Amino acid sequence: MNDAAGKKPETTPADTPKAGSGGEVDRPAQETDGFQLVIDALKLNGIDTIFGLPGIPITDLARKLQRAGLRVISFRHEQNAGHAASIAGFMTQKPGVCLTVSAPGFLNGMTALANATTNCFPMILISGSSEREIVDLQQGDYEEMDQLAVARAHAKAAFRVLHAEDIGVGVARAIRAALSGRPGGVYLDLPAKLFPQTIDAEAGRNSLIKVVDPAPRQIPAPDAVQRALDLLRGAKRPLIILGKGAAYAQADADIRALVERTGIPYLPMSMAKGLLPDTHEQSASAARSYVLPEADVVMLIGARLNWLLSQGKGKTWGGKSPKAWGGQKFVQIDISPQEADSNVRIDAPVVGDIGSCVSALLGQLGSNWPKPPAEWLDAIAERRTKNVAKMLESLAKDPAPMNYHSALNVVRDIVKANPDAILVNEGANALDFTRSIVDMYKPRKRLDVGTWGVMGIGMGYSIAAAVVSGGQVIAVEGDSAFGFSGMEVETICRYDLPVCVVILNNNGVYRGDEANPTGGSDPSPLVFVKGARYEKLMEAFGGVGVLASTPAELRNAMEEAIRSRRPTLINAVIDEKAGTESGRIASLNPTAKKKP
Ligand code: OXT
Ligand code: ADP
Ligand code: MG
Repeated sequence: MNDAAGKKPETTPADTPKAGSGGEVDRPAQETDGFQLVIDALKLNGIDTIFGLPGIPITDLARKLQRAGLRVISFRHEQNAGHAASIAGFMTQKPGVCLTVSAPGFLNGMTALANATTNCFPMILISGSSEREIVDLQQGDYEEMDQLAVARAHAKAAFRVLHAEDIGVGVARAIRAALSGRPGGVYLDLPAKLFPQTIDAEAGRNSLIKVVDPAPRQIPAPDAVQRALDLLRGAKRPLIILGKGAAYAQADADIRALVERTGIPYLPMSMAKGLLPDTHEQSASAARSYVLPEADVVMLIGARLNWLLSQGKGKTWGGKSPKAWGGQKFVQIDISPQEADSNVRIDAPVVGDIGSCVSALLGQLGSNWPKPPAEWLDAIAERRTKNVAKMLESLAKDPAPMNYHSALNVVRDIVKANPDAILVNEGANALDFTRSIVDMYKPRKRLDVGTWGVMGIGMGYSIAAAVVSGGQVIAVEGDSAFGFSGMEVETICRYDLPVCVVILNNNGVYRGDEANPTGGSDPSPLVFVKGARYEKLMEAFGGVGVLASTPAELRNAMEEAIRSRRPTLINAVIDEKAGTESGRIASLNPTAKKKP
């Protein structure tokens, strides 16, 4: 494949400086080109940051985007850039944009695009691509691949733009598809030949579209709202489950008002933690395994009855067998009408955007909503008190070497003292223990592996969180999880981001003590180099690296990282026998080794 100019790679006629639009493009003043139209279309729609990795055929696009005033965050691997874009979309309700080269770069970005779609995050993956004529005849172009066909299977939508005059429409369609209805990942294919195409400047300007109302409100039907309220009012043991859709919706005050005015206990899914502070007296987090089977009416707000909620049935819900219905009635608030009944019967679907739905519920609630029966609230309080006491007992211990509890007790205190910090979290035990031990106090401050349980989001999410918020990020990482995106510590240092990475290092996947059963010299597939010095990776790029073997060392290092805002990596050494296989989801892995 030729680069954008269609001749020699990396330079194009459109690259030679000229007066006019930024003084860098050699084309008559009355003309514009594909590069400029892409930039103008993105800017017109408020896109101010691009996450990506340059190379043929988008090197010049990346340069020109920066020259045009957009922030271009350049990564070491496209998957991390893609994850960054997707979480920026979740945090801002604007599609996060990732820019990649063709075939391999595109495929590297695809994991993130598919993950964005699965998690309902708005994202646009823009990839340069090879010449259609050569690709379609399979004649062996540079990085040849039918990217559009590949993307279609895993994206919410996929578009290709062949003519400069269609760039405005292509970008507009991508934005609308990413944001409207259930958000998701969109692929935009921009062949190399598009960029140097020139058209009349005025025609170009007129071809651009500023998308009006890209995520239109969807007002729920009043009778659907009434049906839901009637069901809830009659409940003896009601429960609200808040999911990451509720966090995404940014209807924080109304959601809190709904929970508090109804007095119904609520359970936050992992990325909905902090929507109300985890210390809220109505939180049922610490009584999860009690409330799910005992509840009689459950209202889901932006949460799907997928594997994380045992598909709404089975033993988790009090069903008599693994697939049996537990008898609960469900209200489901979701923007996707097709979500209802996907696993169990939804008795009261409320279809609309969460902001509009919750406000409609509040509007029709009336002033004398009956609080849930005291027996229900008391029973939950009793379980919660017991579990919290049990947790505090574990947190108070100070074993040597550290275990997850003693290390995370420090993180818990640090997050409490810095409630605006964003917590990124991945791993298995490192994920599960952090979720239950570290309380969150504000909405959208916890970002994790989400619907797919995917490893590798760590540094991409951290970079985006720091870039988007301008604030402190704390990434709690399993040592295996960190390895998927670890090279991005260079990116963190390069952009001097206030990211404090804490690796809970137990020398392996789940545990570090497994041996090769044959007695051979190869290690077990689950273990890593013992005593690895991950902190030196951060030092290699000018950041701060700390080896922490005790809670006091970990605390000092985290406090200093937050005080200095310097890129910091703390290698927190954990007992290699502390974890369990698959963490809290061992039931999904029937052959998992039991904790000895
Ligand atoms: O009610 P009970 O008694 O049950 O108690 C619950 C709560 O009531 C209580 N609790 C509390 N008590 C007191 N106080 C408070 N505040 C409190 N809050 C809660 O605690 C318990 C637990 O509560 P929780 O967490 O709410 O409930 P539970 O039952 O766990 O919830 C169920 C789930 C399903 C919702 C929850 O478990 C969940 O969200 N799980 C997500 C799991 C997940 O996604 N895991 C990641 C994937 S695992 C695996 O796939 C890994 N891989 C393979 C791989 C992947 N994933 N991706 C790719 C690209 N390649 C490969 C790999 C390689 S993990 C992994 C690496 C692992 O190694 P690492 O080194 O990184 O990590 P380590 O394990 O640390 O070594
Ligand atoms: P969790 O993993 O936290 O349970 P899920 O990702 O399973 O959350 O569910 C999120 C749900 O929220 C999806 O079904 C999605 O359609 C829905 N959703 C996302 N944004 C909105 C919104 N603005 N309004 C209504 N529903 C939304
Ligand atoms: Mg580990």
